[in-house]
Amino acid sequence: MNPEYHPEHIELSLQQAWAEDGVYRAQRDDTREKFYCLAMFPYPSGKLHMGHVRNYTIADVIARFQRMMGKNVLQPMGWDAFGLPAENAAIANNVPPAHWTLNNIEDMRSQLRRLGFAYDWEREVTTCQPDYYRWEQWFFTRLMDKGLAYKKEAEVNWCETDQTVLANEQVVDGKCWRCDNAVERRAINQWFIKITDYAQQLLDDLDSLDQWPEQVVAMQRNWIGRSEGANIRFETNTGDTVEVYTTRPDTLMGATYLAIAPQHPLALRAAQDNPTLAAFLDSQTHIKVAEADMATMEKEGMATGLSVYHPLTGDELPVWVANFVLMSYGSGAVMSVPGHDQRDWEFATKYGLPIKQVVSSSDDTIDLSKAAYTHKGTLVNSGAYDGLGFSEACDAIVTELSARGAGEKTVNFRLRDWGVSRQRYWGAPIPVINCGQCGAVPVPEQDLPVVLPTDVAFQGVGSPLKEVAEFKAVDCPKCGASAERETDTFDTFMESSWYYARYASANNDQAMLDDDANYWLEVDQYVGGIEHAILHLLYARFFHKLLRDEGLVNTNEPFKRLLTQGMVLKDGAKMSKSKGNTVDPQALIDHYGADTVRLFSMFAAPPEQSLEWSDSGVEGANRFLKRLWRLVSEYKQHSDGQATIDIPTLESLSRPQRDLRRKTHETLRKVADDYGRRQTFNTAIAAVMELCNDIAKLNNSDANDRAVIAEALRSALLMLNPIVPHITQALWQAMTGENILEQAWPAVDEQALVRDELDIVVQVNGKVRAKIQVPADATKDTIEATALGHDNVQRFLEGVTVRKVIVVPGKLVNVVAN
Ligand code: ANZ
Ligand code: ZN
Repeated sequence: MNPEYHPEHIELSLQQAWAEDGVYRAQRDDTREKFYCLAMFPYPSGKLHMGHVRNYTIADVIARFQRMMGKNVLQPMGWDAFGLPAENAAIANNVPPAHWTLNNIEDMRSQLRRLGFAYDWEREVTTCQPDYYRWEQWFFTRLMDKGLAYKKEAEVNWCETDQTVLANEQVVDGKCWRCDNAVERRAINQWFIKITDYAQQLLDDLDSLDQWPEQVVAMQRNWIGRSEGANIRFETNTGDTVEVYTTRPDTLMGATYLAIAPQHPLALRAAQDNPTLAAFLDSQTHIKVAEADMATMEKEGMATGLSVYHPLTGDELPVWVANFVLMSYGSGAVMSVPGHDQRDWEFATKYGLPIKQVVSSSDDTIDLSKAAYTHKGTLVNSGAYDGLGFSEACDAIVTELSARGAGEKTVNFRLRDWGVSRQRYWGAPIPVINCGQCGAVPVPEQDLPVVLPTDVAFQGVGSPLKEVAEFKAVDCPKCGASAERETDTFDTFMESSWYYARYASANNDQAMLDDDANYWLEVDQYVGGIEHAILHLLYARFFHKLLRDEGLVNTNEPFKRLLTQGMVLKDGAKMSKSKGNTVDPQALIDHYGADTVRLFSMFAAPPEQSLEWSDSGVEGANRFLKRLWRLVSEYKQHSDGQATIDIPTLESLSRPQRDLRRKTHETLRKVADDYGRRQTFNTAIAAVMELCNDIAKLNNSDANDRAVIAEALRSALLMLNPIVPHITQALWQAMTGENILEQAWPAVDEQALVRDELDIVVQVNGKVRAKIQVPADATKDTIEATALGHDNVQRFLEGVTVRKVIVVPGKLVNVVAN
């Protein structure tokens, strides 16, 4: 064995052998417990960054550990290959998006191989390939048949620069997340999937996700945003009815006007013979403001001239158009209670509308000339309801409204239906034919997939699909008339919502999924960035329920356990291309080898916290691996080459030998817990490093020494194998002649753990002055005597009197003296 560590000599040949022997191929085996470990698949941007390395190393450690625990492990990898960057790169470099994407995949695949991840590459999925998206298209036509996919005109966030619709969370501070330009609102005809039908299930099933970070569950709960309230109907002076949604029916007697959205049908009708109002509505629909900012922006409005009658008092209230009312939430109309809602208050104050107090509190001073009082309290100025608290008042008022047919209790969700249309080229074509006679007709199953043409002239403005002959003229599958293909493509969240399931049946070209999906799912461990805490995870959870209801999977949730890894920072800032503070993992691999990079990224921080980049940390990781190499090579020089070790009986071992054995088995137990339950890989590594220090301390002078050292070393290699698979495999081979990948996680020898002596700390007046060792069964008196007899303790007791000795058995002795 080479006395020096040369990673380049071992890593490439091992990786080649792994690939040739297919050692990470996953095969269904109903007799074995399975473990499906998955890291979020990458967008093929061109090169791996440190965030990828961290993400994929975490998952790889878990997968390899579970394999050693005897599980039948599936760890696949693939590519989230559609999306905007390919189009942007295509424009910048004049290469077709398909070409650019597939090239990047080649490069990144070889980088992943070079890092030694234990993937089953035979299940690789690439979402921009027709063999993948055809099933998504097929599934969408099933959703159309079930009425779960539908088309409607909707206001969207529109980015003029990227010529595309943006999801709410792609709008950051009113700007496009990619290009930073101001986002405007536009009405466009789009495809939607009815996630709102599943809102309650998506909420309820959060309770079953007890192995998800609480923070992520809370974010999902907020996003779904269930609220309880009432719908209340008001009659207008023109004989129409306006419905409002309110979470505060208790404040009904404080309503002083009605506010409706600028797109509300009543507003549009009133504007027909009111040019000033028409102009105002027009100015509002073209306003460039993202939905998220609507609550805080300057309130604008105009009276419609209409009025409504209060359903309980009959009082006449004016109807105003207001810019803070969203057409897409509730019913697009609000009963305004300026005394108790801050937005209503600001609006009323600005336009001189009456403000009426109907809620009071004995705890707070209320001054409605300064602000609305928005807490719940006791009703006042509310006639028959005076004196009631919030929930009694809600019940009493809603009961009265129901009796009059003017309202009822209801539940609302903030969650909206999922708009899946994108006016982009590089995405999966929406499988629809638009016919003048028949409307939107799903493409029949036998005509799928609708293949995205890759040889288009790509300018980047608008979609080139509009120029493709095969899209411009096609026969309607229903009536045969000449029709057009839909040129919108799917939101890329569609592809990432079901890829985890496809891996299980990746090579089935007859069906989207098969029974293998029920063997492998749910994903036992999912690993990815916290930035996906809301949308990706919510859409995947939703898709899973859609797959279930189509009979394709038999579980309710896709991901059993979730680990959200922290960011990789440099000098306290997120590593990013735009900041120019990136560290290229490839350069590190070339210099130190993959194992050092893996070790550093696991050692530098617990997985959920951010990891601060440090050059010296990388050096340190590399030094440790060199040391490990040396330990084994030294051991080999002393050992007579025997492959098996016989652990001598406890009685025949010396104290230091026993100590090392105990350390070995304590470490085994701790590291298994760190890998499995706690998922703190950094503390696992630290524990093995400590063990290695202890190994180096033992003399290696007799057969018993060699036996306990061999056991400790082998255990260290096994424990480190999930993190640094190459060096440990090479060293294991050198020590035993065997393949480490066939080794199980070693059993803890409970006998070795028994302590016959305990370490006890001795304090004098609260300061540690000595460490003593006493027999495990020593009495308090013996412990006290040993402590007081210690040289250093005596030194601190000179000239003072011992007042009290407190003995905490097994832990410490505190001597109080003055
Ligand atoms: C009267 C009221 C009085 C309200 C009060 C609040 C406080 P959440 O909890 O988020 O569901 N609202 C209803 N529809 C709206 C729309 N389309 N655009 C803007 N605001 C709308 O919010 C529900 C509350 O938001 C409703 O309760 C309504 O104002 C407003 F002291 O009604 B409330
Ligand atoms: Zn037709």
